[in-house]
Amino acid sequence: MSATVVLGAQFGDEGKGKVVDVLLAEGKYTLTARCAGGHNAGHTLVVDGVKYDLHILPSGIVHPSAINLVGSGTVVSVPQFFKELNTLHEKGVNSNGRIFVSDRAHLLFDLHRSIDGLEETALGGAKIGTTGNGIGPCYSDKAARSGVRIAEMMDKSYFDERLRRLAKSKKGRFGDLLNYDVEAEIAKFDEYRVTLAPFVVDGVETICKAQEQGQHILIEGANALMLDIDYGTYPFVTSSDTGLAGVFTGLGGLRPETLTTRIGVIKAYTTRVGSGPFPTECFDEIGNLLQERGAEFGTTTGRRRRCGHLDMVLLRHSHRINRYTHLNLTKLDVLDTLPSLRIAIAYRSQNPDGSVTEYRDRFPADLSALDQGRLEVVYETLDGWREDISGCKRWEELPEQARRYVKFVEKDLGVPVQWIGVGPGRHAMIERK
Ligand code: 2SA
Ligand code: GDP
Ligand code: MG
Repeated sequence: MSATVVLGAQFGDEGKGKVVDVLLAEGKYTLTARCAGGHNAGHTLVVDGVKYDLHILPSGIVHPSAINLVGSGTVVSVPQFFKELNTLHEKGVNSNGRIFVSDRAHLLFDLHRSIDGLEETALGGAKIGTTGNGIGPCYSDKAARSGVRIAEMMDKSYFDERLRRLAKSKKGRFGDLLNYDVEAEIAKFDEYRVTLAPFVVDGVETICKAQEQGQHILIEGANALMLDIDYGTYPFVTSSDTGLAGVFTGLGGLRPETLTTRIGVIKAYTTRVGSGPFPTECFDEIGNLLQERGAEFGTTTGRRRRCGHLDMVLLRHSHRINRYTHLNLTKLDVLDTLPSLRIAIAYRSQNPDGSVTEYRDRFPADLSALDQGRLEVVYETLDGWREDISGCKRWEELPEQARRYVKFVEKDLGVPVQWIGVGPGRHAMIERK
């Protein structure tokens, strides 16, 4: 019995869905679980030329034998849950008896989506750049103890009263700006109460039973460490625990000693969607090249992702929090045409008194240290390989310069790079034995 977690090491979209899919193909894991986040996450898989975009459903759903759990720490939009299942059915995926949702997960209402929009508008130029899906407002209600969980949805009179009370308090706060019809949402839940019931389980029991039976569990992280509510670039973060801690808050029942494999997924460069600091961001032709060659558009919103160089300062911070045991370096093929490659190894930030603070292992909590006028990023430059590596199947087939780039990351973090992504498809992944 063991558990493995796949965690995003940067700002998200590192390619977590793909490594989950590759691991499931090994046949060892029988249960795949999502622990945190909601349908803000977007995981793209390309299997036999067919593209699957998943948001709230675990990527294991695409694998015919995997059982899937949407865990207790997630926030669930019921219409989105069914929408994704329907899209999968249209693509020929049979999910019968393979997808479950924890009764402790919180319900994400249309109300939350409306409030997400209002809060972003109110922030104006300081907006977070959320996905607009209501994730923050839903987690806020959870923390304020006014949210509604899936378990509570099953008792109509209790549910209706809770939702009406929630809507009333929001109306009090936002007044006429809030365009929300609580009775219409209640009517939709009269239907969901019936249609969702077969999918609802006690998430704690599901995890405990699976481990008692000796099953191996694969946990799929959503978003990434730099978007973590505590350790990311707050306030430009999402509202959940996206790091290792989120596995335990979001999947209660999991035996901590079994979580021995913690895979950090690192994109070979850096991307970010939404606002917030990005020390190695490229505003020049390299940024455009990464964006175009990497097809860097949001899976959920279609937004253009900001692109920049690989950043070891950020990754060292990420490793300090998540303590990766293995790494998956993805999208190495996107760098194929670049003559040289820059990797950030330190930041130097000028303080108001004129002194300079150097950051190497430590990532500043005070984001003003990263302001463009104050920050100097120290880079190391490596040679590019300038050849197409998308057909490489083995480590030895990679050009020497590409291997040097991989080894640089490995040595810096002291963690082996076990998998290297050289293309979007399931088979475009080199595994080092
Ligand atoms: P939210 O909606 O409250 O979670 O937004 C808060 C911040 O978190 C960022 N965020 C993401 N960043 C990268 N990828 C995400 N998923 C989608 C994808 C994004 C998309 O896979 O491409 O389609 O745009 C994701 N979800 C949240 C968000 O940009 C805010 O900075
Ligand atoms: P996730 O949120 O971490 O699961 O990542 P996303 O699915 O949002 O974004 C990663 C994108 O990169 C997807 O479109 C993948 O199909 C694609 N991808 C994953 N690995 C590789 C790779 O090694 N090379 C290339 N070129 N694309 C990849
Ligand atoms: Mg994504």
